[in-house]
Amino acid sequence: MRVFSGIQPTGIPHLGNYLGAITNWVKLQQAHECFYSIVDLHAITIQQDPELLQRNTAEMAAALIACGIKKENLFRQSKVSQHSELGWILFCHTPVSWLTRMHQWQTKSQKNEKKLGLLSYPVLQAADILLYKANLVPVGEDQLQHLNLTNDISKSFNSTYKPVFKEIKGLFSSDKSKRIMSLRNPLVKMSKSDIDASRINITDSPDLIKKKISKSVTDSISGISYQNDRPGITNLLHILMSIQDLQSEKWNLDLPELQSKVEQEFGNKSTQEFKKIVIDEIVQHLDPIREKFNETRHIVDTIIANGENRAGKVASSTLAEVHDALGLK
Ligand code: AQP
Repeated sequence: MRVFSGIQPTGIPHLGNYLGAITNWVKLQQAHECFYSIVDLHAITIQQDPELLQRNTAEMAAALIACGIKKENLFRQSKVSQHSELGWILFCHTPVSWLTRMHQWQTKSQKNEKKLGLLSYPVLQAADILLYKANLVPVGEDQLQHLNLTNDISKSFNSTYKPVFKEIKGLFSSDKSKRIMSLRNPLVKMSKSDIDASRINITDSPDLIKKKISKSVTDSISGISYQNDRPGITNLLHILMSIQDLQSEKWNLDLPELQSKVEQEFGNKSTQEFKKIVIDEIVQHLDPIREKFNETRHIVDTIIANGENRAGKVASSTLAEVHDALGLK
């Protein structure tokens, strides 16, 4: 199977990116042909400082490699020009009304200037995926609407011209990790564009992790339990369980069993004691990733060039089929 996914170089990946998407990217490499893109053209839908964008891109590559992504599977979107070319072709094909109903447009256009790039970026995202004729797209739950849009665009293109594109399927992490929430407001997702205290970056130092988790918003109910009406505690439990499940699947249980296991292990702990357990688990898990990141961060430009050649070959073959279908011969 072919796998495609992308991440914006808008900062170091956080635990949401890591548990919601990157850990699946790593696993899929064992049995599938994978293409993972640092989607720098998506990042510029919000104005970026050029020097910072360059640094964030290099750091994103180093962070992904530190998490276990093979360097040959990695490439920068802007270095494979077929993404923009297919993007334009699909822009010509996509009704504006399909884009104005996207939740991300509705949220982001309230906080940013309403530019064409911001409105149309799910179409570029469709081009990213369709260029590789990917079958599987491992993403967090926030991307579901964009994946459905990709299928709508590809079906409409195939029926208007020729059947060039394949149907794609989203691959989501477990219910616990598909949507990791902000540490400052557990009702909104953890995001790179939110304040630093709201997220754990995968390269945060042990001290910083301790500070952020200790100050995370929870509630005043005593003891620890797994309940819908405790979003802050539930989010910390999700982080803890998702990390532990990477080794043992010990939390892969039905809801009633999960609730009773949480009760058994943490029921009589205070919030402070529980947060200490969460801190220790995160620190232990992220330690080797931070070390590898520090070793790799200065040499990434040269090591992802191969990935760009590999991606370019597949992308140009699909684009040739698209040109053929359109009569652009
Ligand atoms: N909180 C999350 N929980 C689970 N998965 C998540 N993803 C993002 N946030 C969470 C998934 O990570 C992949 C990369 O997404 P991205 O580059 O769009 O990351 P982001 O953190 O959402 O980025 P920004 O810059 O903060 O953008 P905004 O603020 O617009 O969301 C995707 O698979 C995503 O689903």
